[in-house]
Amino acid sequence: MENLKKIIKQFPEVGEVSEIKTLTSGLINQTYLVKSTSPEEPDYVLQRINHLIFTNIEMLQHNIEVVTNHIRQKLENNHEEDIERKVLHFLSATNGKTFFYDGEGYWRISVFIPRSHTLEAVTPESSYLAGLKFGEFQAMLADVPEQLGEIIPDFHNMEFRLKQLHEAITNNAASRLAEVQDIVNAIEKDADMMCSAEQLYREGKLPKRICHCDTKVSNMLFDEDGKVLCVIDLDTVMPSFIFSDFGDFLRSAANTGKEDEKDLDNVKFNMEIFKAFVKGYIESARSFLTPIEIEMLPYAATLFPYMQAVRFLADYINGDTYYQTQYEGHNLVRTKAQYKLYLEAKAATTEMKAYISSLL
Ligand code: GN1
Ligand code: MG
Repeated sequence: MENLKKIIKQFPEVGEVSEIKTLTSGLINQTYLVKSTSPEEPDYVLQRINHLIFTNIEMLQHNIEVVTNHIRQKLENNHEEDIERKVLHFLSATNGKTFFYDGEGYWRISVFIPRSHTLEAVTPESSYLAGLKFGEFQAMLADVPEQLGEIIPDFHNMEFRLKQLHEAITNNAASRLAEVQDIVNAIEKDADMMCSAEQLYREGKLPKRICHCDTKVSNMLFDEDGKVLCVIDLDTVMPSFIFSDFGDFLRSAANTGKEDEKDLDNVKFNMEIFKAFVKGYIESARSFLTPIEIEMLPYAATLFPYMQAVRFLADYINGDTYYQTQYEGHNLVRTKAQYKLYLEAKAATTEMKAYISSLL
């Protein structure tokens, strides 16, 4: 704690601190809630950024500043109320930057958004509002005046994720391959089909736009009435297919089980959540979506559980070097749960298409 207090001192805006608590969500960064003594002062979120994953912190924070400033400007132009709760605000450190390097790690602080909470599950009502919000989020970022850096190159590139899986298989670093051969084979069967977005991109038929790229439900803040205030965890904001935000939201929201569910019978694709979300999303995003983007929304709903299964599986084969795990075999449990969700979503594709057509 004393160490954390020293880091907080580098951010002059923060006053006297009464308590520092670990906030456990997220598999990548370390996050703390910093409580202020004075009730006049907001609380803060302190994060140690994982610089093994985000190797260019300068670029990372630059992207985040561009995006939060752009959104703030839009909200102000629209005379929105309660702007402080609708966009994140990062504090400057004594070095003039929005991060501080203490010789070992990179730290940043943002204002904790008051009277907000995260959810692990959504209802059809909140899913509809989330759809509206994400369409809006992408629309607001459509005219960011500069090219944002690809913070993690090929982050949501399915071909690249499969290549990483193939490398993991070749190296078999943790000698776990034999045990996962069945699921590897199952994944391989659908590989070509799942890479169709990259194919269309090469043919010039599919655009990239600025996306959040980690829109799982737990990365959104909701207000007292269940409305989405804003998306948090902006580390992966970068150019991507719009499928990223659409598909990744459903990967968590439409899953009736947990991301790391052990009982696969609990993993189903919730069509009510899908319908509510896609309705909201199309309402607010229709103006800028191309016909091909709309047509491929069901594909996006299958792509993200599939991609996440590939990523968890590669990490399992590599010996758990990327995602934080809580027990031996955790990444394999995650893989199976995500693969099951993929199958469930795939089985629902026809119904998804029919519903989307009914909205247009
Ligand atoms: C990671 O930051 P966090 O834990 O929300 C990962 C996402 C995965 C997610 C799976 C930089 O997100 O891509 O979808 O875990 N972020 C990175 O829960 O790899
Ligand atoms: Mg993240």
